[in-house]
Amino acid sequence: MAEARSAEISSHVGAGSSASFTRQVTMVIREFVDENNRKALEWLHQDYDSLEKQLRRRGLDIEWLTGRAMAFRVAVPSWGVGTGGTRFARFAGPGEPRNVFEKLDDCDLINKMVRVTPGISLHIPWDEPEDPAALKAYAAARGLFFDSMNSNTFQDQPGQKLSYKFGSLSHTDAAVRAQAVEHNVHCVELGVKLGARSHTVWIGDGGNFPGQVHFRRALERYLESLRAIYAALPDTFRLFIEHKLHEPAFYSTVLNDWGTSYYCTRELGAKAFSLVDLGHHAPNVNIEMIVARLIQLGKLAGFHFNDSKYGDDDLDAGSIKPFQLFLVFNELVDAELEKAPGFDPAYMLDQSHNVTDPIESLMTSALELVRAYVQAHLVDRAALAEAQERNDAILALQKLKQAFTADVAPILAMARHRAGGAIDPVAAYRASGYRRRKAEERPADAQRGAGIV
Ligand code: RM4
Ligand code: MN
Ligand code: MN
Repeated sequence: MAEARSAEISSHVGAGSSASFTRQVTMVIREFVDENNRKALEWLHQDYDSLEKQLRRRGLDIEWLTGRAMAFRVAVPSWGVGTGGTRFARFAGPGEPRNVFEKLDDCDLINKMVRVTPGISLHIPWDEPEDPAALKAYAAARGLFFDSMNSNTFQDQPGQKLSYKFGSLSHTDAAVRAQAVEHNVHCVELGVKLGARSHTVWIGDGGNFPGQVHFRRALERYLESLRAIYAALPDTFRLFIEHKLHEPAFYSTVLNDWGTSYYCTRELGAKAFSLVDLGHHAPNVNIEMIVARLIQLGKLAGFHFNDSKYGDDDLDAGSIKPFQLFLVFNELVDAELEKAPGFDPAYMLDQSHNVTDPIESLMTSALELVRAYVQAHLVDRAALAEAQERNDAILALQKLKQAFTADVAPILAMARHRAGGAIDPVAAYRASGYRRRKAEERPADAQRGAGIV
């Protein structure tokens, strides 16, 4: 039924791949997943059984943990399926998606392999659809949906009346601010048509030199613009604002840190929340503590997950600082298990894949998040609380390390297998030849920019 629907839709929108091709791709993926799983299944059962015994000794039920792994969800960024670049260059990869429908095809493949990524974040105008209803139906036919919308006032678009060179929502010129507000309102309206649930605003506004921007006036103007966007939100929609310490402005940014972000969301109202992008903080900042603060204050929007060594590097989640990722999830799971009031974070990836196949990076990153999520469930919270009460620092750390060092791979693989995904997603993907076929179907176009560049 879903396939018939997807066939009908893909011929309706004329999105490049013919109906039979779409069906064929789905079947080929299925076959490769099955074949990959058949080979790995026996060992997986052995590993799973032995982990089951180990965890039972620690009073943990492996089936509960596998259920948690299956319940986890993280949205994939539409801009992440194209190859990213730096401010120096972009080295395109083969078979990059050429339009939003092809981006959805790649997101579909990712979700079929890992089974935790049915949500998609869209970036407007990079993914502006001509026919929102057709795009929504195209996604739904593949079991996908739109999670958060993202506006873009950090670039000028062809034909745009006023420039964002010196800012957007906080610009000194009211006409530029109005243009930026209008774009955001358009994103919200589009989001409503697409069935999205939130709108995320990140601005590039700020200054490169001392004296360039009047700090207090700029924040006031930003807030005034946000109020206009907030007023356009339907009741069911949430507004996420994303702070960032630096870049593209190198001396000061208008929404620079979580405290300022929290203040703004408080000023705006109950539908406004602060989004944490893991790459948007000063080096060595205790991000897990910021997360705990925002949870406590009832203003945590959710995340843009990625990893970094120096700044907003947008590297794959869990690739550089896995312990930090675990500690972030430790706070999240703690709040989830405690049923902290209003706790409903949106998990999203926001990465730039410059040297890897974006599909492989997104699959692996999603899995790293499930890993941290499951590991955080292993923490013996009663023992940790007791150690904290007694000021037993070593024991408290041990409780966290015990969870972090546990190899939960069999749980993650079993969860994927049970949900119909691949036991080894990267191997199944490579064996499927998907990228090779896409390279033939989507010939390179020198003009094309895929996302951040
Ligand atoms: C920014 C920020 C935004 C993302 C852009 C592409 O640094 O993280 O979330 O939309 O990059
Ligand atoms: Mn981000
Ligand atoms: Mn960023």
